[in-house]
Amino acid sequence: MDQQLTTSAAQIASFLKDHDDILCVSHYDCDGISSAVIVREMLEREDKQFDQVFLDELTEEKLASVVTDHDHETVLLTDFGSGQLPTVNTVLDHHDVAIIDHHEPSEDGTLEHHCNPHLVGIDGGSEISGAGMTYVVARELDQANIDLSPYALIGATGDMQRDGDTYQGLNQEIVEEAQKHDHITIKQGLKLYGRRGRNLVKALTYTTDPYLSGITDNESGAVQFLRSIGIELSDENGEWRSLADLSLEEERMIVNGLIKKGYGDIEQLIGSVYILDNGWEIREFASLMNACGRLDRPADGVTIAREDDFDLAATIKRKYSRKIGRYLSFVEDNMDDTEVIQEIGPGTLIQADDSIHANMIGTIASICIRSDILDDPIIIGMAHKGEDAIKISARASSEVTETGLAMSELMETCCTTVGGEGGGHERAAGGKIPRTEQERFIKVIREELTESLSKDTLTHQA
Ligand SMILES: [Mn+2]
Repeated sequence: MDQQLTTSAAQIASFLKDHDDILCVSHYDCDGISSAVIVREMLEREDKQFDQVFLDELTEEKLASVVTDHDHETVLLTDFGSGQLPTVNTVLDHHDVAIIDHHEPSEDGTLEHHCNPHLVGIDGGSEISGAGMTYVVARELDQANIDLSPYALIGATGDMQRDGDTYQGLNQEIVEEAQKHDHITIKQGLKLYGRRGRNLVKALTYTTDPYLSGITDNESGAVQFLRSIGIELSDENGEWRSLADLSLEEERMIVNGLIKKGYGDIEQLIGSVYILDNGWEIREFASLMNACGRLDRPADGVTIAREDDFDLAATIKRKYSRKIGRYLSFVEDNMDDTEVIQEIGPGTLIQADDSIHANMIGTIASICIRSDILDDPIIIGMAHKGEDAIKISARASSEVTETGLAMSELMETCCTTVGGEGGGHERAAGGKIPRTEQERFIKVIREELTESLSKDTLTHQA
């Protein structure tokens, strides 16, 4: 592994050895939760006193509030902080602080204990996640922490660093390390939720990625589907069968059945599955961690990971698939309401206000871009966040990014123009603007999109 990176990780490891009574603050998404699992395990193994909290974003207000609530001299931030150095330095002026992150560092401000791949010339966007960086620190702290390697990959998967079936750069090095030490097994198979422990019907109804309309969150739909393709739901003893009980041939029957019904493409459904010690597939586990965050229950994610709590996992998945179902109905029911669903250049804007939770607007936009619910190459979702802000999520298909238009730049430009902030990745980005600027933002993004590309360019591309 990169020498400069391990040196930087070793510095954080010795910082942690030298400090006790630590407040650990992590981002609430899948990557942040995975980093928190690693933090928790590594600090417990060092017999450290600590508290662990999660935030959906690192603002001055929210950071100040958690440090007031939890009185610690030392603060460890994971999966955020690098991009908010001025905030961190202002609020944590009287604390000893360490940051382990993979987001692009702020241009203004520095911090002594700062572990970030960008600082040593490694791309934190595609090669390693926040959990991955935390894992590198954990391994420097103690080689025995290699057993935490799967969480680095769960975090990377949650941050969409798994490119189809493969990882790249440092993530791939971690895959090899995890495999070598028997912490993951890689095989070919069907990629659905609930590889172990759950019956087939549940595996289908809890699958949200891809979202199987008519099957996800629809038990009778799932039963009907399985029967229609000739899959036995129970074995000769009358016990429910799970995905793990299926023969390869039966897995293929399910895949073909789903494709015939028009769900997703084959790559989404079958390929390399990375199986964890507890029998879960990495991608489904990542989607579960993501669900915990979106439901504002990140600590439950840590519990599920540490205790293999399948019942809690099932509860989260049930609640999450129901919530998605409700929000998608909102979109479908308002298709003709031009206030809610607006055409903006080659894309569609969903103005959800309070009808879709800000935590979920990105998920809904992602599902819409991958399905035919809204048949457009760009989806912009907007939802109220807190008292006076609007959360924005932008998603684009690959035909859009191939024209050179990146959602990260679109969000940055349009949000900053109206006094907000934005950024992210090529195909998935987001931002936040003041509530008062809603109309102006829509005007700005409409102009920006119409200028950048017309529907014709896209049709010709495709
Ligand atoms: Mn991350």
